Amino acid sequence: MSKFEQIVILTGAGISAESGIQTFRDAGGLWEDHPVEQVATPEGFAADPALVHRFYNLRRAALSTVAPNAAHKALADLQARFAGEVTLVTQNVDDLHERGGSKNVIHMHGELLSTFCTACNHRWRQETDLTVETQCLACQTQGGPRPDIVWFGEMPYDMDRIERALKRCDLFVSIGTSGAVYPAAGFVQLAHVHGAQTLELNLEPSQGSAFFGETRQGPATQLVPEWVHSILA
Ligand code: BJW
Repeated sequence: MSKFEQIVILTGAGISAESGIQTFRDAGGLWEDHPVEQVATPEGFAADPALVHRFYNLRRAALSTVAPNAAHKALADLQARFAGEVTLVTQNVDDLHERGGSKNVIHMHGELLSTFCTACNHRWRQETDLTVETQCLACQTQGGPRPDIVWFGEMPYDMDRIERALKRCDLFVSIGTSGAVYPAAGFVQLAHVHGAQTLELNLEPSQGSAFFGETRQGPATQLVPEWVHSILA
């Protein structure tokens, strides 16, 4: 029986790295050929929507070439078998948590497989390429649809729900994230001031490591199954 009742887990690009999806800030990262302002800001999209569509089309198409790894599957196992509550928040825009078996994943930075219309806000699942000619499925506005990704300067999704979970949890676990991007980078402090224990699982210390009660270093496919096993034991 675990001593914890409510666990919040935050994942970042590091959990998908061993599935073959490049992380953002590590050497050879995703934005190597594109300045971040060009592809991950509303201003970049307004300046060159065709380029931004091409960038996300490539990443959406690449999803079919990768598969969930042991870390994604271990978290799904935890969600299925833990007696208390597990809130799984990811900054990742891939669908590997869901394909690994997780339910109710909170995608705070959006999803590659989702689109919304800037004209009418209609949102739908998008598996194929988007272009500047794509029409909204609801209002038919051409060029209205954009990738359902939270860009810099935009408000991440489900913040009220996430903050409520952070304030009531007794364990916060951060997996494979650099702690470089807010508000996610501040979750550890919010959980801590409300009394939670905090644990970081990462290949190397993150920018926020000093805020964690405990840090473990190693690949997610090793550390996450080990940690899940210890919680379920
Ligand atoms: C492994 C591993 C293995 C590798 N095993 N580990 C100045 C100060 C403070 C804040 C700001 C500031 N100026 C601007 C801001 C705000 C801004 C921000 O944080 N900027 C920073 C750059 C400073 N944030 C925003 O604009 C956000 N919105 C916002 O703040 O709204 C206002 C608000 C106020 C109050 C409350 C709420 C809201 C929006 C942020 C949107 C981020 N979007 C992105 C891009 C999406 C587009 C795309 O995907 O193309 O999301 S940024 C990018 O970074 C992506 C990621 O989700 C996010 C986090 O990256 P992540 O996951 O941590 O990846 P990496 O690569 O950084 O790290 C990988 C880690 O894995 C490393 O640590 C490795 O060691 C590890 N690893 N292999 C385990 N095998």
